[in-house]
Amino acid sequence: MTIPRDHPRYRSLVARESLASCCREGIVSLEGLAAHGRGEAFDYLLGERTTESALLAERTAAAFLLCARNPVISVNGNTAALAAGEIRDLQEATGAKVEVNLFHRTEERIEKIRRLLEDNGVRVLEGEAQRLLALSHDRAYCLVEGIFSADVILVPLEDGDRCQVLAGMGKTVITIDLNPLSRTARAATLTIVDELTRALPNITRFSHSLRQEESLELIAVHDNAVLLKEALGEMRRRLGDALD
Ligand code: PTJ
Repeated sequence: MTIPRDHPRYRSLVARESLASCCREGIVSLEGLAAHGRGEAFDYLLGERTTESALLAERTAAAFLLCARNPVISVNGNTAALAAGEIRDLQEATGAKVEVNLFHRTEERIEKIRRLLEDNGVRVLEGEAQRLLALSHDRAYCLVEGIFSADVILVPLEDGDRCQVLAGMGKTVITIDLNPLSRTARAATLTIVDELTRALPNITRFSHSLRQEESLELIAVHDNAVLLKEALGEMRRRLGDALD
């Protein structure tokens, strides 16, 4: 289907089309389509734009990644379908490793996602995944030299259980999640309440410009509870305006 460029919902329709076609190819799970719909609903409440507090979270994410010893970006089906090029740019800017890690894990899906990422210039970590995290589902599988030994890990569109386990292992967990009420948003060290394809280029841009002292300062003062409150406040303000 050709989506007309002048359609008022062009960006949203292109994202849906890309997810639907990646779902047909077996890259995105059916559950991933449902997860995207939930994200869209929260994005409506945000006004489909990056708020001031999200921008601060994105700067802070860049700071954490730049100061990390072993930063890792964990990529699932939705992230690969929506933002393979943006992941490549962030990897180039920060030197982070990229590991494919799935909730609905099959070797076939992992292979397809790896191929999509590599076709877009991402260097994907290789190796034999092992059951290393204290989780009863397949997100327990990860690579020793990747997620398991990472000190800072970016997990966009994450599920709450793994986020809690990773944080419990003492890792800095950064997530991108449009739902500020989700368990992931609450368990992460830093939550970016913004849409994935808006958030990633901002983190990349900040990664190119932040200096060491600024990064250390951002890390020292960051407060996830305040960022979440501001995101919810923004949604409440917009709802209030609509009701007036
Ligand atoms: O590819 P897999 O098998 O690893 O599965 C991936 C999904 C996304 C299905 C899996 O991780 C999952 O079930 O995630 P959840 O628990 O539904 O959480 C996804 C969160 O991401 C939800 O809170 C959504 O609101 C949010 N979200 C969805 N799309 C976007 C988003 N946040 C930012 N940008 C988006 N485009």
